[in-house]
Amino acid sequence: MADLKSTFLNVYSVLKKELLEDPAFEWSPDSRDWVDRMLDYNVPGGKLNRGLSVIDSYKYLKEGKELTEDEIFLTSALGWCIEWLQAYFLVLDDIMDSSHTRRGQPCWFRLPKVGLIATNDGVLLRNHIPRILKNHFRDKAYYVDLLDLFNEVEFQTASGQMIDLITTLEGEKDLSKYTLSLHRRIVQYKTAYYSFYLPVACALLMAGENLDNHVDVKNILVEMGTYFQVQDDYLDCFGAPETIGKIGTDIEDFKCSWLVVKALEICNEEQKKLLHENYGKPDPANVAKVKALYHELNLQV
Ligand code: DMA
Ligand code: MG
Ligand code: MG
Ligand code: MG
Repeated sequence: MADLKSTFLNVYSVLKKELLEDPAFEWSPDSRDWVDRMLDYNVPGGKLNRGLSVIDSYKYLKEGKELTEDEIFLTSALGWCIEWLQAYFLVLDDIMDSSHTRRGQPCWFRLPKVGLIATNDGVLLRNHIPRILKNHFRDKAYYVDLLDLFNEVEFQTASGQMIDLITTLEGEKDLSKYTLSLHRRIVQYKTAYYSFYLPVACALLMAGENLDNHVDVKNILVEMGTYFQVQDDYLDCFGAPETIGKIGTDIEDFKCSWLVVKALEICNEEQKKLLHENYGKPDPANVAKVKALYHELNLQV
């Protein structure tokens, strides 16, 4: 495992080097340094579960047969495309969620020299994906399917982010619309497809499979992704920032989190009133009242 991770990280260095020498742009030392730093800050610092699971999934599809050097490189490159996609979404997500930290460091846009340049960095991260795919998969029979897959999943994720955000719009603050079915819809789109379906779908394409024949696989992975985001919602409130690498903002942001949905489901009228009065406010005193209510309702395991 440690070995697989170091091989995987070596592939990151190769891909980064190619991007920093992309012949389509006239690089200056400043621009190269910026992208170099931006990539190192935002791409490789997470758990890498999504990226590594492309390699693992492909191994299962090969029924445990040793992968060739070439297969290891290509599965790793696809894994990194997912990590790039994730970096792109997270850089923008942290701006939209007014977050403070990510992976144990300030969010990229919080760095004084970065600010809203981070939005263009998000666009750049997104643009790197088709460039990596072109560099390494152009001659493959599944190249078009790969491009199509990344486009489809990006659309699903951006649509999920859209409904995650518009449900919180000021002036429409109405907790009664926060139901388990709305929550499921949001998390299926914003998290499950890119985090759980995409790695396996990449491996399936590399193994020569047609994704239309694997709808059951997709359905199971979407269920797993939904469960994963419920955990993310739980940890936003109850996780230690030192452990999860980020400070929660869901209560302040009036998010349709699994916790508030559950709280609304089991609370009495008085508790509901307290939620309405305190949810979605930036003041730490309001946030503390919501957290106290979650404790009272035994939502902490
Ligand atoms: C994030 O949901 C989803 C995407 C597509 C980045 P979130 O805002 O709950 O994530 P986090 O808790 O990591 O900010
Ligand atoms: Mg967020
Ligand atoms: Mg978000
Ligand atoms: Mg979250």
